[in-house]
Amino acid sequence: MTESTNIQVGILMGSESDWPTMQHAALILDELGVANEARVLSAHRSPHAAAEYAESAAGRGLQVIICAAGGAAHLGGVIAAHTHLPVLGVPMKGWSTDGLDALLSTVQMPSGIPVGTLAIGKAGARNAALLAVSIMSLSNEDLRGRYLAYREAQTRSVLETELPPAG
Ligand code: RP5
Repeated sequence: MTESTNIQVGILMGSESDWPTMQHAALILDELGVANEARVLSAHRSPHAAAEYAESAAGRGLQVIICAAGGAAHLGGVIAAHTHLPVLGVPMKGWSTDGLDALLSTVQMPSGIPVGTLAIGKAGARNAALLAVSIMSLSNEDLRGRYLAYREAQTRSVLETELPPAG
C-alpha cells in the first residue's frame, strides 16, 4: 500500500551530475505552483528502486514523471514500462557525442510504451516542465490560468526586446 502525497510531478535523473541541467525543470514547476520532487534513480545503477518508484507513482498521486539521463539513456523507458502515467524524457549532454546518444536512446522506444522526448539539455528540461504543466492544465483550471499568464508574459518579453545598435 503506497502513501498518497501532494507531489504532482516527479523529476528523475540518472546521476547527480544531471541536476545542474534538471534544476531548470524544477524552477519552472515551482514558478507555476506545481508541487514536485527531484530524485536520483538510475535505470542501470539502481534498477529495482527505479521500478518501485514508477510502480508506486500513480498511487502516490503523481500525474507526470520527467526522466533525464545521459549516454545509453534508458531511464525514461524503464520508468514508462512500470507506470501508465505520462513520462517525458530529457536527454543529457554526455561526454562522447554531445547528447546525441542520449537523444536516440530516449526517443527510439518500441511501439506500445511511449516516452515523450524533449530537446537535449536545458531547453529540454524547461520544456518538459512546461509540457507537464500543459498536460495537467487539461483538468486543472487554476493551473491553466497560470500557464496562459506565463506564456503571455513570455510573448510580451519577446515583443519588448530592444536590440542594441549595430556595430
Ligand atoms: C547517466 O550517465 C546519467 O544520467 C548521467 O547523465 C550520465 C553520467 O553519469 P555520471 O557518470 O556523471 O554519474 O546514467
